[in-house]
Amino acid sequence: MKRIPVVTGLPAPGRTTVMGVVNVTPDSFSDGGEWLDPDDAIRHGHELIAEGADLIDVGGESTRPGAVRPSIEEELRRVLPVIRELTAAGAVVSVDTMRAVVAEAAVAAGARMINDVSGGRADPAMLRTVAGLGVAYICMHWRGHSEDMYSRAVYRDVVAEVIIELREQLDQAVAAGIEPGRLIIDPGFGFAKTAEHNWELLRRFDEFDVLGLPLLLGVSRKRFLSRLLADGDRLRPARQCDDASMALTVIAARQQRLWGVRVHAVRPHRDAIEVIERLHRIDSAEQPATSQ
Ligand code: PMM
Repeated sequence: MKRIPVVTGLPAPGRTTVMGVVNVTPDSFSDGGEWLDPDDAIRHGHELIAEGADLIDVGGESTRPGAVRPSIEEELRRVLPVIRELTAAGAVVSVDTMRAVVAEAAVAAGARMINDVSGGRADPAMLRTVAGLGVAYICMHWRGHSEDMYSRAVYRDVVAEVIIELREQLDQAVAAGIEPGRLIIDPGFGFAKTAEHNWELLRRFDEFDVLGLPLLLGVSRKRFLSRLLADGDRLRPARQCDDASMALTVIAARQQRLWGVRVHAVRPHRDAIEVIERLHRIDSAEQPATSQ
């Protein structure tokens, strides 16, 4: 029977967790500019909760290839009001940041998880800070900032190398004092990966079970889907890739260690997960009592 991983300090809905994305940025690939005004971002966060999000991931820095990093002050200005409002309304919020000072301020504002796409590699103070904050931590595979990440997309065996590098990042996280029960891993689709690398990671996603930690799937509205669904040279717009991303959610949600999905279109992903979990209940009901 599939057991849904539980992460210390986060809700355990008894099925795959749905993380709704609120990018308070002018230039994210998926939804850049739509929620740059904090009031719009807060409203969008409420909409995602109403659609069934278990957690809202608030980010103030775009990781789009070639994106210019905002100043720390600008990043704080973008995310803090949104985190404050959503947590005050009872939402569980994570902050998508690579900066320790932003992580600290976000937790003071109510965030319960740090989603660090650099997995501790962008800011030397991040892992110790997260350990001190005692919150959940998403450790994503990362090789460098977006301005030159594609030059780093060189692998002999992408799955094996991402696992080895993630293991190093995880060892550092635990050495810094983060409790293993608060860790979630993410292969980092699109980050220093070509489309081919992303497909290979998806095809062999279950190999990440070897790390023994809950897994997050972050493929929603990513460029490799826009490319797959392109009409000749015209990429499919990111917002029209939700069905494709749902197909990947459906496949991954059958995986033992899948903890959650990070998505922009919450309702369809949540609905798909409900269907899968319902089928799992039938599967497990059919198991003989002795086979547990
Ligand atoms: N992708 C983006 C931003 N943050 N966080 C995690 N953990 N995993 C991801 O794959 C990830 C992320 C970039 O995509 P967006 O523009 O849709 O936010």
